[in-house]
Amino acid sequence: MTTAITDLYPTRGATETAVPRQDPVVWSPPGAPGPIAPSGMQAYERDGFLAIEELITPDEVAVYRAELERLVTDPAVRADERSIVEPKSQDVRSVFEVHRISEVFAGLVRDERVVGRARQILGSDVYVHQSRINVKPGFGASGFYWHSDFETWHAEDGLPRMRTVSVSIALTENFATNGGLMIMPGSHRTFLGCAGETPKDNYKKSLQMQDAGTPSDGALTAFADRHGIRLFTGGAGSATWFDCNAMHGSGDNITPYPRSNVFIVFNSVENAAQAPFAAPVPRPSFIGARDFTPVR
Ligand code: 6CS
Ligand code: FE
Repeated sequence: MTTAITDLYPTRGATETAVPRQDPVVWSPPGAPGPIAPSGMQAYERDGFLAIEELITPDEVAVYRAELERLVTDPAVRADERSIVEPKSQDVRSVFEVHRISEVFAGLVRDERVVGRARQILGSDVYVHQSRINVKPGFGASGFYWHSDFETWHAEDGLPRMRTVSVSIALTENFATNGGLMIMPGSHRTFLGCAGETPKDNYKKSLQMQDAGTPSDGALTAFADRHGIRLFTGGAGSATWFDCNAMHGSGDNITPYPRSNVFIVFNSVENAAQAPFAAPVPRPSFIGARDFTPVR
């Protein structure tokens, strides 16, 4: 007899719904050892994010910038399905699974300053659910509309619980003007189930412009009124850690200054992907990993 998997976070039905989060934000006990100080853990738990002024040094940024440039200019990478291009300019916008195709980025994932923080927040061994480099060139690169990552990772990749954390590491300066990450502080405590079924092969469109899993104007207005909006700026090497259910987005970049980052999603090995909760089939493994080997 198969046990029905309870769906704590229903989404992509006929109507939009809001339910309280039913998972901890920080999964390790207070005072658990790791790179984040207790005050940082409290801030992360309260806000759903934690900004680090310098996670990696300027010399290290130069190494990762060079690797990003190598990848996005490699015709073989550009032709690979892991690369997503800008709809208008056809510039490379993102390359997925960089922790597998690049030894340099694989090293970043294993760095204790990175994986150590993820283990401390998630309270367990972790694996990489997704990694990507986002180039966001200047002169018109498009942003990402408001969304909760967990809503997609639950609906389309089958992550059952909110035990997942992302880190966005800036590889170029994030100014107030070049399409930086915006997060609504505290929004991670409410799960917004979105209206509208997941179209077949949704990822082919959603990674350029998300449609399914997009909150309504009314819901976003209520969230923004309640939580406010925080824009993250910082130098190259700065980083923002944020909870999988934080409502976030980023604007277009019409300045001449690219906003490039490396984005790594750590999931607890106790929260491994199951069957999608609201999609006919799982997304490809380069977007939602099916290998749950812990990062060592
Ligand atoms: O669908 C996803 O998994 C990706 N899309 C966005 C806009 N953020 C999270 C993730 O990289
Ligand atoms: Fe996102």
